[in-house]
Amino acid sequence: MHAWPASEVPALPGKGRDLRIHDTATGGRVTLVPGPVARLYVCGITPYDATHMGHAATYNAFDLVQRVWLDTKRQVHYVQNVTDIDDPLLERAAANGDDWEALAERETALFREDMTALRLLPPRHYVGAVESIPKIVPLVERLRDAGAAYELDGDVYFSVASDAHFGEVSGLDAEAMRLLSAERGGDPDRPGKKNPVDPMLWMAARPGEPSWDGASLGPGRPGWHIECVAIALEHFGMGFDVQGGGSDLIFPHHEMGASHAQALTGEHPFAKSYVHAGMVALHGEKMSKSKGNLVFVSALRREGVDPAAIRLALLSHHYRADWEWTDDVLAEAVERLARWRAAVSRPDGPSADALLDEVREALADDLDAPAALAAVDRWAAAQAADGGTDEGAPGLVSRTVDALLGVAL
Ligand code: 5CA
Ligand code: ZN
Repeated sequence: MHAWPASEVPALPGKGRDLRIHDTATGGRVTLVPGPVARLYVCGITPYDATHMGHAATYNAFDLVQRVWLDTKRQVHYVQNVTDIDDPLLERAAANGDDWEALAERETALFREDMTALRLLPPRHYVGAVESIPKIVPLVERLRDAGAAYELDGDVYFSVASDAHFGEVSGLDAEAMRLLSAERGGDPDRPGKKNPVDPMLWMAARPGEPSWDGASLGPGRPGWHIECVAIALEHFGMGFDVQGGGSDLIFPHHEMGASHAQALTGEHPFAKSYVHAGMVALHGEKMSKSKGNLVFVSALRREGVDPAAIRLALLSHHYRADWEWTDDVLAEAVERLARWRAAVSRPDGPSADALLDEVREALADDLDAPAALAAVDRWAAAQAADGGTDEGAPGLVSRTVDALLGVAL
């Protein structure tokens, strides 16, 4: 699958700091020290509806990870998937009398446009679940042959008991896992399972649903977690730097993915760090396609909202916080963008050397974007109050904001 065009990342003087970030598995802050090519896997959309502010906030967080790494003069190998076959996609298509493939293609195309408008750097590999099926099938066969998976009426389940490290990503107890499994696509009450939370690896073909050749598994379609495992193992192998997504993916998705991969390879860990963004809410509830309480990036763009203002609105919240999207959040961002643009449009200004340092330090400190914005606000305020005579300053501020925050002034 093709991704979307990359916006240019301006070069900055000097070098950024290594990123200290909250790792879900250890529950604390770790300093990431990737090799010359940092490897990032971020879970992509299930394309049955348009990109909402929650998605955008999560991808914005991992865009900052990339920008910090690029600023440390590393390359970034970024992989993202598209879950272009799954129950919600089929359900939505059926409800609208739509073709599921056409729906997935349309929403993925819109996602690419939204990502481009927001200047979120594209993955090097943007990979669909459907195109990955030939890679997924042999992995499921291997798990079954190794005794890590079992059959139930033609469906194949992963046995969580096969991974000694199961539970280490989320740190949850059995009861909490069971509740989340029921909420998030699992089937803990299905009779015959070895452990209620065992997830499906391969679903045997159902009448009226699309299915693919599963070799010895029979015709069917892949489970959700194995999709991301197949794609990450194909491009990275074990021990890549970061797996990311929203906090709703901690369990079961990232827990199960890690266990699938660990059971397959006998190695640990799948990802060195697991990083999760908080949930964006609207009217007091998590923004979600299933609830329908959504603000779409594309709808705001159609209304004429500058995507740079949308991006500043996302950046005004710490990525780990759960927060509420409101009209005020956007209005404040629109006002801030105007203030910053006015400040950099002058031919000179107060020195910006300290500002570059402050923005770098803020982002290296668990991606503290609000602190970075506050630093730029202070420079803009000094510019507005009494200006300055440094002719390089406005340009340096523009490049700093562009390279590290992805906002073009
Ligand atoms: N296709 C799977 C991942 S393999 C999936 O979760 N798709 S999704 O479309 O439901 O979500 C895409 C990304 O947006 C995920 O990282 C998810 O955690 C994140 N996300 C979904 N809703 C929100 C929200 N309200 N706030 C923040 N992030 C969200
Ligand atoms: Zn995923």
